[in-house]
Amino acid sequence: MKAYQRQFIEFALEKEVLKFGEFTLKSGRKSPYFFNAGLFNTGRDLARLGRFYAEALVEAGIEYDLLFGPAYKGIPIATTTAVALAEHHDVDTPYCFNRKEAKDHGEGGNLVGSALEGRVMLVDDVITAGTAIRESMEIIQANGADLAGVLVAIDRQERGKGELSAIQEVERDFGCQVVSIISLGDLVTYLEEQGGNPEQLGAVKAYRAEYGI
Ligand code: OMP
Repeated sequence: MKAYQRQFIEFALEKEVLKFGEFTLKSGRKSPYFFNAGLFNTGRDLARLGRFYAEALVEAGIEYDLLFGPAYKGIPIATTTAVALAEHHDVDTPYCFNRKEAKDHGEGGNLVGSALEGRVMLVDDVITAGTAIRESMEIIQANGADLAGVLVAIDRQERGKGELSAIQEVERDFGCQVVSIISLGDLVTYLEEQGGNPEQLGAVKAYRAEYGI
């Protein structure tokens, strides 16, 4: 695990973005941990969050033309990543996002920002079963753009529809790379290193044994 990944876990714990307990996921699975990116909820948090996303993206070395942040949670994330790329990596990247409701007046349409074209880097919070990513793919494909990759904060490393992880399925189905700042494996390593609450660690490992890859 890299230093920035450890720092990211600490940041998420400090902000209670990463919590332990009993949570029902969108997929219906009952998880002993949850990552709520909406709790990165101040200006400083967002600035810091963008630096982590930008670092993971630059390190992955994937070529792309624009960042796309799907509504709603992807919007501030793509925006702050674009700012961090400009301020900390001297990369000025176009970005855009969608509205959930199409507008029929003013500029119209349901996309805001740069044109959704070329190689798109999809930026979002979490991939569990991959449903949210597939919805975004429909928007990208409908605009004739290509998916260059997906960038998320945490890869929960859970099975998708079959035996592969949801992320492996996305990589296979869309021929792209998925990059995450941290994975469940990193979180388990961190919890082990800290030697904290053994019940928490046990619950996370049991969940991984049931739904993980
Ligand atoms: P999938 O669409 O199943 O990949 O789940 C991704 C979505 O689940 C995210 O965009 C969140 O809305 C939500 N989610 C979290 O935010 N954090 C988690 O730790 C787990 C989930 C989830 O419900 O799976």
